[in-house]
Amino acid sequence: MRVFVRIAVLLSAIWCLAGPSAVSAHAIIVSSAPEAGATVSGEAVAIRLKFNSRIDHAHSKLTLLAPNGAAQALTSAADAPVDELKAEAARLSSGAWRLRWQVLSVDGHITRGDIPFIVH
Ligand SMILES: [Cu+2]
Repeated sequence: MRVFVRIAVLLSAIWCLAGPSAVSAHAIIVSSAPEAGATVSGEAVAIRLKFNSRIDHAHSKLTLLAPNGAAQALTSAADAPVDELKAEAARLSSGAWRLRWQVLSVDGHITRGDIPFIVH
């Protein structure tokens, strides 16, 4: 069963690369909080990433990178919509932070990126 799932994922990834609608099939961000380049208060930061397609929450991750480079894994809320990652961060120190995301979309393709933001 596991092998079958792996093959199915692999085939869909290949399909994704070869298919005519490959670009639209990947999970890309359509909106984010914080927005890239935004300045926020570190007291409570509501993190919300909305994608253009369904994502596999179990195989997607969020990492917060502190101004000093320290990485902290965030857990996405279980009640997040099928096309969103949601998390909370609080009491962040002042400086330049990055929110690093990696998601597995339902077509089996992994996408990732960084969202830089400032805490003041
Ligand atoms: Cu894809």
